[in-house]
Amino acid sequence: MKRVLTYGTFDLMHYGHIRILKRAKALGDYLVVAVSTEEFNSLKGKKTYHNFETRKKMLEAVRYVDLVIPENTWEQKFDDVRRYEIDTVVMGGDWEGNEKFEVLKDKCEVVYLPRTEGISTSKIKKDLGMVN
Ligand code: C2G
Repeated sequence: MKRVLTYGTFDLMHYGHIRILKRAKALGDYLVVAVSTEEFNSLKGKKTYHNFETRKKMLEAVRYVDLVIPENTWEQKFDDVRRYEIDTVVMGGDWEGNEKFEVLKDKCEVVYLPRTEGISTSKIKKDLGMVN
């Protein structure tokens, strides 16, 4: 049983999110998604439209997702990999080479997948005339 883990805010869920979840699941048999809490989002300088509970429920409804856990800190990744016996951590290409994920390479495989062009939560907010 190959276990995959990915991280994100997943606000205003869009097909870029769905595509990375689909491709992440295709790399194994079980996909864990760590979704950022409100507190962690403020650390990332992100203000979300949907709160944590809603973003968690939406992710749990995605066919590729097997388990959703909270992402509270940058530092929890080692524990997550150990606790959920993760074989592969997957992130979008915007994270390629980022120390926060490169350090996991002695514990598990780290795979960066190309982002989906032309869509992002900030683009949706901008196009809808919402303050970023
Ligand atoms: N993504 C993508 N294509 C897009 C938009 C997002 O492939 N058009 C990917 C991102 O690369 C990321 C995932 O979808 O892997 C979630 O994106 P965000 O919700 O923006 O998450 P982010 O703020 O990058 O949080 O500890 C890591 C952070 O929690 C990642």
